[in-house]
Amino acid sequence: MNDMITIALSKGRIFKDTVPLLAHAGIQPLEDPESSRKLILETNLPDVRLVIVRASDVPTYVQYAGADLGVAGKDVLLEHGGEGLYEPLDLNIARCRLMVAGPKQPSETRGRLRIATKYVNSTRRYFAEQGRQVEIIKLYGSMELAPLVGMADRIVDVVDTGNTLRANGLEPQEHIMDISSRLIVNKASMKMKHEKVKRIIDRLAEAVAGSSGS
Ligand code: PRT
Ligand code: MG
Repeated sequence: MNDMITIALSKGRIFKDTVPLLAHAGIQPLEDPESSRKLILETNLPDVRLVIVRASDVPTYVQYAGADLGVAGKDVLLEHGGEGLYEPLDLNIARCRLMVAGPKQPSETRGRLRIATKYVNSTRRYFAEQGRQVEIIKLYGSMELAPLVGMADRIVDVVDTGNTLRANGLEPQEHIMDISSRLIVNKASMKMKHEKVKRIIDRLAEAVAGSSGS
């Protein structure tokens, strides 16, 4: 089915915040990924389907045409690098801040500061721009633990309420950047399925403009 449009989303906050925007484009999922175990969700439109993937895999699915469109956090896009993708629209959803965080009472550090993070690229760029020498330790989750067990001095993670940091005796210390989720589009799909893709982008743009105004 050459004219099928596939949209990649992750479960949780991105799915929840994207559904109302999709509704404005006339797209309604027929199932809820939180209760269904299906990875491919049909919609009310016979030529539009959703695929449910890990948040950090969304850019990869879109890059390699496993999906024509997707929704991904800017944090994830900066780590992916953006090859093969267009990023036509800031959806202004799933907003948070990329931050350096650390213990309220930092312990003495000898030598280079150690930073635990899953955001290796953004972390390297941030400290390099400031001419600060750091050692980066790559983790895949629960970064908050690393300073507590003495494995790292600081972490770089996305922060929303800050409750997770506080619950682990950490505090936000440096603001790296504001993060929101973006619509991404496979470059070939933008050409080959232009009419359908363009229509979805336009309707989502209207939905975003509408929701920020109210
Ligand atoms: O869970 P998985 O490993 O599959 O991937 P993921 O954690 O990246 O996915 P998901 O769905 O949690 O996040 C998707 C996107 O939402 C991220 O890429 C961010 O762009 C965005 N986003 C917005 C957030 C948050 N807010 C957020 N609070 N992503 C993660 N968090 C984490 C935060 O790091 C902390 O651990 O949620 C926890 C609660 O945050 P606080 O500050 O409110 O306590
Ligand atoms: Mg998560």
